[in-house]
Amino acid sequence: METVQVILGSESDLEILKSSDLPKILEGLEVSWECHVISAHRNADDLHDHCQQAVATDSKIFIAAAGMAAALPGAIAAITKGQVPVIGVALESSDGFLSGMDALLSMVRMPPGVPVITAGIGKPGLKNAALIACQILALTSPTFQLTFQKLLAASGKKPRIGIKSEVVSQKGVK
Ligand code: AIR
Repeated sequence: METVQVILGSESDLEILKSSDLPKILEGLEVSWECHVISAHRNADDLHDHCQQAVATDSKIFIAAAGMAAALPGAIAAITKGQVPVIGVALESSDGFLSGMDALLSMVRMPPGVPVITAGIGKPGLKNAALIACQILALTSPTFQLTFQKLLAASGKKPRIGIKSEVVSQKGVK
């Protein structure tokens, strides 16, 4: 199975990654993943080389987490030319200003044609980014799909029967 690339904008983002559910989820499901610290603003050339190499080998999903003016997910989407999904997570900066809204807005308004999946802010965003990566992996691997379904069932996330959506659509027909 391919490797999930997790890229952080700074070493100062490592602590929140470690204390989030992301490592637990990926490791619990035996997903191959690696984490690199490469700033879109401070290490633009390294980011370019790393992403091109990663896509050319075995990385087909990127999770990019950064704070402040978080160009990272957008830069990765640009470098990889839309070939692979890029999941962005906005982090709160250590100075506390703007509570992660700065990073969120930096990644949520990508220009049309350069998509980034914005998973949210902080730890919940990192957890959801890991789950989205697993959903994508499950699309192409029936074996992994089974393992992933077991994890969802164990965590109580059983699929809901669509009674509510039926009612909504009946109302809509009137
Ligand atoms: N950052 C680093 N390069 C570009 C950006 N947006 C982000 C990091 C971190 C914040 O800036 O992701 O959340 C502060 O980085 P540092 O290295 O000064 O602690």
